[in-house]
Amino acid sequence: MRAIRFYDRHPAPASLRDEVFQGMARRPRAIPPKFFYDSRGSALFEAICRTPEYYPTRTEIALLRAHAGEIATLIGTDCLLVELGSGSSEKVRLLLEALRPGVYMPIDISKDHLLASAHGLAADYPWLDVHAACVDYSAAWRLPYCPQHLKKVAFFPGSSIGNFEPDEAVAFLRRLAAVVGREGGVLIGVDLKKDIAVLNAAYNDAQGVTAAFNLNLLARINRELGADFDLECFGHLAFYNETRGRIEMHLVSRCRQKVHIAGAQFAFGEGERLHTECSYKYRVEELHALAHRAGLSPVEVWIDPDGLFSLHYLATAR
Ligand code: AVI
Repeated sequence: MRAIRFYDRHPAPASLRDEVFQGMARRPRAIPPKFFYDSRGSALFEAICRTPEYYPTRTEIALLRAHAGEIATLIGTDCLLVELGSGSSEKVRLLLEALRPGVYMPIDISKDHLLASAHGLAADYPWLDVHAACVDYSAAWRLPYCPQHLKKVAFFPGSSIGNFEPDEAVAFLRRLAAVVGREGGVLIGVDLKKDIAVLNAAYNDAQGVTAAFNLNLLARINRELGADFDLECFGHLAFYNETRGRIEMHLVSRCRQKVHIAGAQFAFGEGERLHTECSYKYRVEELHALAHRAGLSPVEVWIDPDGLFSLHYLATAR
């Protein structure tokens, strides 16, 4: 087994504090979803992916399994494969044997989880050169290791593109196009618009795992910023907003209450919402329009037989 390389570009710890304060000053209040993913949040997200209601993960896995050969034919072997938001690096395993990348670079904001997964992968694929990087890719970023001779391909599964506002998604894809450079590629999983009942159920699982994931944001703020959110006094709310084409997640104050964060006091009215996540859903043509705006050309799209989820391969210009 080869040793992994690790690049620590984790944002300064001040960023949670700054972004929480900015979000608390906004109306309606909002905190960016990237802060869900402390180690408990990452574990809860993995548990969400195993709930019967949350179809995106298993559907995308089936697509990757079914089309790994075609994907490898399009991309070719020996690329630098950068995975954004790699988490447990489970999905990439479905591509590795077919794709045989020269370098695999998992990128994640959750350092401990990233390191554990990168070591696990290096142990299971002794031929693989693993360069892990702790990066907040929602802001401007660069490849910490960039061998000129390898084709660069970004793998962005899980429909995390849906967690950006559409204009931000274009800006993000444009940055990704710049990161992979000429003759590069982007393999991206995108959740599709569908029956509203199916969407609502996926974010309101019967076991309450999504609710626990949402509330864990408050537990994290309590722990890391010395806040005193009473988790019993906030409820999970998730619904599909048809006009905006997105799932919205909120935490709703169950009563009038005061909360302290890092020495500052904030009042919540009964029913007041703290917006924690948007998850946009796209038709194939809508995603293609975003890609074109970002300077990426659609090459191929794979969709499951039930029309739930799409996997796109996009390319930069030659
Ligand atoms: C990571 N992201 C794509 C998930 C989603 O579906 O938007 C996060 C999630 N939130 C609630 N359930 C899953």
